[in-house]
Amino acid sequence: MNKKRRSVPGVRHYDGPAGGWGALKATAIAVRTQMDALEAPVTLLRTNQPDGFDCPGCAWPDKEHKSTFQFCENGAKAVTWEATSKRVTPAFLAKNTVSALLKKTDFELEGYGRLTHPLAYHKESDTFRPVEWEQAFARIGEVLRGLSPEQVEFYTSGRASNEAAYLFQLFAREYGSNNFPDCSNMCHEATSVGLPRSIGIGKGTVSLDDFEKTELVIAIGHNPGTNHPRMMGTLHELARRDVPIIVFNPLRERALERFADPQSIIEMATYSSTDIASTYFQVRAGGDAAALKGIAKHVLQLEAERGDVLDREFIAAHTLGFDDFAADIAATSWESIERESGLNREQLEKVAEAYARSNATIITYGMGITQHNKGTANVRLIADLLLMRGNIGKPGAGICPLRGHSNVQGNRTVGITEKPAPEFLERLSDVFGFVPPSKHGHDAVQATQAMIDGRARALICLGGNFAVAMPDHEQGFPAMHGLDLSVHIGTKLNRTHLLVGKETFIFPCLGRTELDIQRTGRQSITVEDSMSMVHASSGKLKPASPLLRSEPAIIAGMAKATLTNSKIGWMELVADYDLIRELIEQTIPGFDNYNDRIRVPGGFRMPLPPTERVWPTSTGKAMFSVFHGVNENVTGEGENTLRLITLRSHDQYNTTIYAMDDRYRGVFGRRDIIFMNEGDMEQLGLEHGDRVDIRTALPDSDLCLEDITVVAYSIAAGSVGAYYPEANVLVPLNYIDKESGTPSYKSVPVNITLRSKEIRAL
Ligand SMILES: Nc1nc2c(c(=O)[nH]1)N[C@H]1C(S)=C(S)[C@@H](COP(=O)(O)OP(=O)(O)OC[C@H]3O[C@@H](n4cnc5c(=O)[nH]c(N)nc54)[C@H](O)[C@@H]3O)O[C@H]1N2
Ligand SMILES: Nc1nc2c(c(=O)[nH]1)N[C@H]1C(S)=C(S)[C@@H](COP(=O)(O)OP(=O)(O)OC[C@H]3O[C@@H](n4cnc5c(=O)[nH]c(N)nc54)[C@H](O)[C@@H]3O)O[C@H]1N2
Ligand SMILES: [Mo]
Repeated sequence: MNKKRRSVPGVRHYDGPAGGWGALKATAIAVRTQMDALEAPVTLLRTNQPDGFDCPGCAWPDKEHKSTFQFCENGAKAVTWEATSKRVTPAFLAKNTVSALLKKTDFELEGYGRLTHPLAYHKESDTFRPVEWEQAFARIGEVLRGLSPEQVEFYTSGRASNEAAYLFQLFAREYGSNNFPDCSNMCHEATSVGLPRSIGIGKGTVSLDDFEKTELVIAIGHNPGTNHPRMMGTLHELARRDVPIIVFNPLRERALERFADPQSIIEMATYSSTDIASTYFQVRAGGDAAALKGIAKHVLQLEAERGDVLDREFIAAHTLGFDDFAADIAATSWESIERESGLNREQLEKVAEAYARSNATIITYGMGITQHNKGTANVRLIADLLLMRGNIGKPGAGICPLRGHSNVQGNRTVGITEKPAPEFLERLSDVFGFVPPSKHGHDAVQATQAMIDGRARALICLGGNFAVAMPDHEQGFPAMHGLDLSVHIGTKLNRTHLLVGKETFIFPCLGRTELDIQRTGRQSITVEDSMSMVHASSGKLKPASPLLRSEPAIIAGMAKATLTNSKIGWMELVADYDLIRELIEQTIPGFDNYNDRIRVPGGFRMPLPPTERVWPTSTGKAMFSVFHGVNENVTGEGENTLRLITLRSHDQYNTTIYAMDDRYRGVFGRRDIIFMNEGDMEQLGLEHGDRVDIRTALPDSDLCLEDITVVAYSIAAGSVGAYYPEANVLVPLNYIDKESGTPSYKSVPVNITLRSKEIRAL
C-alpha cells in the first residue's frame, strides 16, 4: 500500500476476513431498518427449510433443505428487503409525479417499500393511480389484440417460479410470440449455449456431494462472499480439509482470501478465520481463455513427458475433436498466453501440475467468464480442460456454473427461451391444441434493439428492472418511452417502471416470503437451483397488502383477457398450482410425478445425462472445442486503453441497492468510484482520489461516465472495475458475445481522463 496516499472520503482499507462479526452486524442492521423486529427472526429461520420458502438471494443449493438455518448475511438482506414494513401507497404516488420520482436514485426508489395496489399511469397528472385489476387486464387485452405478436416482448427476470414462468410462456406462445428476452441473456446465456455443444446440456454437472469428494477446485470469475454466500460454507469446509482452491480473479476479493464462518463457534469466539484460496491469480480481465490455454498446454507437455496425465480411455470412448483441440493448444505460443492473461508461464505450469495430480477436479465459474465477447468460447474451454482428464461424470469432479437469480435455471427448463426446440412446440400443440409460433423470437439485446427501432410496441415484464439491467441506457431509456404499452409485475418500484410508455401498468405481486392462498387453499411454487434440484417453496408471511396477487394469477388474468378464444382454463390453473405442474409434466421431460416428488423434503434432481457419461449432443459424444486465438477480440484497444469490469458491491442485489457500502472492498457510503491498479494510475498520471471521466474506447461510440473517483486497488494491470448498474452507460448495446448474445459487461475498453487539475486540488 502506498504510504503517501491521501485520504478519500468513504474509502478505507478493509483488513478483516469476510463473514465474521461484520456479517452478523450487517444482518442486524438489515433487519432493524426493514422489518418488524418481532417478525424477523421467525421469517429468517424459515428460509430454505423443508416447510418454508426458498431464499430469493441466490441459487446455491442446501443440504437437502434439511440443515439447520444456514446463516447468510446477503440472504438475510434479500429476505428482509422483501419483508420490509415500508409501503408505496396511493397517497405517496399522488404526491410524487413520475418525473420527480425519476430524479431519485435506484436506492431511493426501491427504498420506498412494497407496492400495494395495481397501478395505471395517468398522463395528465404524470402520476400512477390505483386501477381495478380486471379493468387493467381488459385494457391490456385490447391493446395486445391490436398489435401483431412480433411487436410484443415478454421479459422474465429469474426470480419467477416454475409455475409463473410456464404460464408466462404459455400465454405468449398462444398469443403467437417467441420474444422472450430474459435476465439469463445478460447472465449465463454463454453457459446455456456453450455447454449443450460441449456436453449436451446447458447446466452444471456437480452436486454438493461432489464437493465432499473433490481433490481440487478451480474458481474462476465469481465472488461468492457477496453473491453466493451459502457457497462460502462449502469452500470453508474444503479449505479446512486442505483441498486446494485455485482462484482466477482480477480483483483480490476478500472472501476468497479469508473467511470467518459465522456458523463456526470457535472462529467467531476467537476472531480467527480460515484462508480460502490456496493460490490466487490476478488474471487480466478477459484473460481467462489465455490462462486456460496455458494450463492445457502444460497438461499436454506433462503427458508428452511422463504419460498417464490425459485420460486417454475416456477421450477415446466419450469424446470427439480432441486432435483439433490439442493441435490448436500446441500452436498457441506461451508469449501470447502470458501477454493476454497477464500471468507468467511458471504460474500456469504450477496450476497444470496441481490439476494433473488431482483425481477429481471441479471448476466453478461466474460472470467473470460469461460476460465477455468470447463468453461461449470461454465456457467451452473450461469444459475442454475438464474433459482432458475425464473430469465430467465421475464423483468429486465436474463443471459448476454459479447461476444468478434463484430460479433462472428453472425458468429456462420450463420454456422461457426465444429459440424453442421443435419437440417442445409439438408437445405444446398436442396438449393445448393451438399452434405455437416456430419462428425464433428476440433475446434481451434484440428486444431492446427492436424497441429502439420502433419494431417492438409493447413490453410485458415478469419481474426485474429490464431497462436498467441492460447496457446503453442512453438508447434504452428513450426506447421505453416510445412504447404503446408497458406492463410490470413487481414487488417494488424501480426505474424501468417509471420509464413510462403511452400506457403503463404496474402490478404488485406476492413475494416468496408471503402466503399464497387461492381457491383450493394454500399454494406452493417450485424452483430449480444451480445443481438442478427442484423443490417446493411456500411463504408464510401476511402479504404486504390485501390487493396483491400471485404471479400466476396476474399472468392468467392478462392471458384470459387477451386470448378470448383460449381453450386453456386459466382460472382453474390459478386455483390449484398442482394443475400447472401437471401441464409442465406433460410437456417437459424430466418432471415425471412432479407433484409427488416435490412433496418429499429436498425435492428431486432434474435428469443430468452427462453425470452418467451420456452425452445428448448432436454426435452423442462430448465435444472438444477450438478457441481461436487467445484474446477477447477487443477492437479499439490502443495505448492507455483499459478494460472495464462492471460488478456488484456487497450491498446490492443486481439493480436493487440495499445500502451504499461495499464493506470488503473498503468503500463506504458511495458508489461513484473506479478501482484501478497503481501501475496503471502512475502511467496515466492519476492519484488515489482523483476525479476522472471514463469514455468507452470503441469505434463509433461516444459513451461517457463523468466525475468518478479513482480508488487504488489490488486489481490486475490493465483492468479497472466500476459498479453495475451505474457503469452500464458505458457498455454499447451491440458489444456482445456473438454466439450467445450476452453483453460484454466485463471487458469494455475505456479511456480514463482527469477532469481538471483544479478539481484535483479541491
Ligand atoms: N448479494 C447478491 N447476490 C447475488 C447477486 C447480487 O447482485 N447480490 N446477483 C445474482 C446474479 S443474477 C448473479 S448472475 C450472480 C453473480 O455473481 P458473480 O458471478 O460473482 O458476479 P459479479 O459480481 O458480477 O462478479 C464477478 C466476479 O468476477 C470477477 N471478474 C470480472 N471480470 C473477470 C474476468 O475477466 N475474469 C475473471 N476470472 N474474473 C473476472 C470480478 O472481479 C468479480 O469478483 O450472483 C447472484 N447473487
Ligand atoms: N453492467 C452490468 N449489467 C448487468 C450485469 C453486470 O454484471 N454488469 N449483470 C446482469 C445479470 S447477471 C442479470 S441476472 C441482470 C438482472 O436483471 P433483472 O433480473 O431484470 O434485475 P433485478 O435487479 O434482479 O430486478 C429487480 C426488480 O425485481 C422485482 N422483484 C423482486 N422480487 C420479485 C418477485 O418476487 N417477483 C416479481 N415479479 N418481481 C420481483 C422488483 O420490482 C425489483 O425492482 O442484470 C444484468 N446486467
Ligand atoms: Mo444474473
